[in-house]
Parts: sequence; C-alpha cells; structure tokens
Amino acid sequence: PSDLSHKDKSAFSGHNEIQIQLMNENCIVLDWDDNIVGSATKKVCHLMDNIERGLLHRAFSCFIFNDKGELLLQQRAGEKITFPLLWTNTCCSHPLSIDDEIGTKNPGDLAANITGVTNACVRKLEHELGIPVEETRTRGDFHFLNRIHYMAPCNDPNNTWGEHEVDYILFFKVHKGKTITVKPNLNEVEDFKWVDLAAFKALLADTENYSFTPWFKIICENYLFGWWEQLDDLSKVENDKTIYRM
Ligand code: DMA
Ligand code: MN
Repeated sequence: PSDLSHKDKSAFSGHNEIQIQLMNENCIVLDWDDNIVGSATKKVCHLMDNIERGLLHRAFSCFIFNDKGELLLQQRAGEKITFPLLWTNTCCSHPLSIDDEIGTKNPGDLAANITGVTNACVRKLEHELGIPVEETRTRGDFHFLNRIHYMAPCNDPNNTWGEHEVDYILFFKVHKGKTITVKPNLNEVEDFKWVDLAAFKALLADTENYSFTPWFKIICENYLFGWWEQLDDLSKVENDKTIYRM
C-alpha cells in the first residue's frame, strides 16, 4: 500500500492537527478471512486509493445500553477527517497493532481477537466519551455479536478517504442499578444522546436533522432492531462466528 499517493499533499489540507497525528496510529491489516497479515498506519488504511486495491483492516463498533435499555448515540466531531458530523453508534475505532489489542497471530482464534478489540474499545470509550476505564471494567459487560466486512467511501470533496473493515460488533450492557459517566472529548464527539427504541425510530425518520454513518446504516438495516429486542438475553444472537459481507 502506498503512503505517497498522488493525493498525498492535499489529503490533510485544512484538517485538525490532533486528528492528523492520530492518522499515525498502526492498524491491523487483514486478509479476507480476518487473519492478520501485517500492519499499516490509519492514514494508509483509509486512503481510497489503497482500499480500491483491496487493503482491509480490523475495527470495532460498540453499542452501549443503559439499565433502562436505552442506546447511547454519538455525533462525530466536525474535526474528524472521516465522516465528520454524522450520527452513529456509541463508539467506533480500530484495535492497534500492539500485543494487548492484536489478541493473537494464530488464525482462527476468535476469542483472543475479541479480547483484543474489547481492550481497544475500553481505551477509546475513555478517549472519546470520557467513560473511565474503571467504570467500563466494573459497571457492565461486553457481548460480541458478529463481524461485518464492508467498504464505504467517505464522499469527501476529493474522494480521498474511506473505510474497508472487518468490524467487530460489541454491545455493552450497563448492570442494573448502575450508571456510567459520559464526558465527551470535543475533538472527537460533537454531541451525544441516550435514546429508547421509539426516540431512536423518530430520529432515523428525521432525515432533515440527522445523517448517519454508512456502517451504522448497514447495522441498523440488517441487525440492530432484532438484537435490541433480545437485549435482556443475547444468548441466541451473540458469538456468531460468521463474517457477514455487506
Ligand atoms: C472507525 O471509526 C471504525 C469504524 C467501525 C468505522 P473512527 O473513524 O471513529 O475511528 P477513530 O475514532 O479511531 O478515528
Ligand atoms: Mn477504519
């Protein structure tokens, strides 16, 4: 994959310094079956030129539900280089190419991969939403639902950026009688909202005021309502080993 694409000079023009720095993070590069084949910077992984040549990386999408069954949504900050100001699920990011987040180099060890993406998720819930690591570790439980392989261009003015990921879907259910602290990092998160199912449906219908990320739309259209119905007992839908191609 190339770092010096012909679009390189313009790729970061006008963007936020902190977000440009974060493009140096090392993501996990995958083959089509979610086996690790190497690593590459977040920048390299998200350039459309590389995506069009098949470059694929690992990601996670987290959905936090409180003890009333409400879902926490976030609006991405205007500073984000990819998909700014769109509404989406609670938190998304990438496990990095570091021991804690790789999980394993052994192909097929899904349980270890889940541990790795969960560690990344705990890190990013604190970074983006200010949810203390201690709260994530003690006030609720993670559930792995499935993996979704999708590609989506950003539709930025120069068609520079996009996503091509195997996305691990993680639910986090806050324990009964517990709450979590949410204090957004404004460089990452513009706004957030807890919604019950009715409020969520109203928001989806309000296309004048709310636009959503492509991966969130894919998850909504295919899975979210079914999963939400079974929130009290996810045993029938969690730990699905299939990689769904969207
Ligand atoms: C990337 O999310 C992950 C998915 C599932 C799209 P992101 O752009 O919010 O990543 P980061 O927060 O690391 O910039
Ligand atoms: Mn990505």
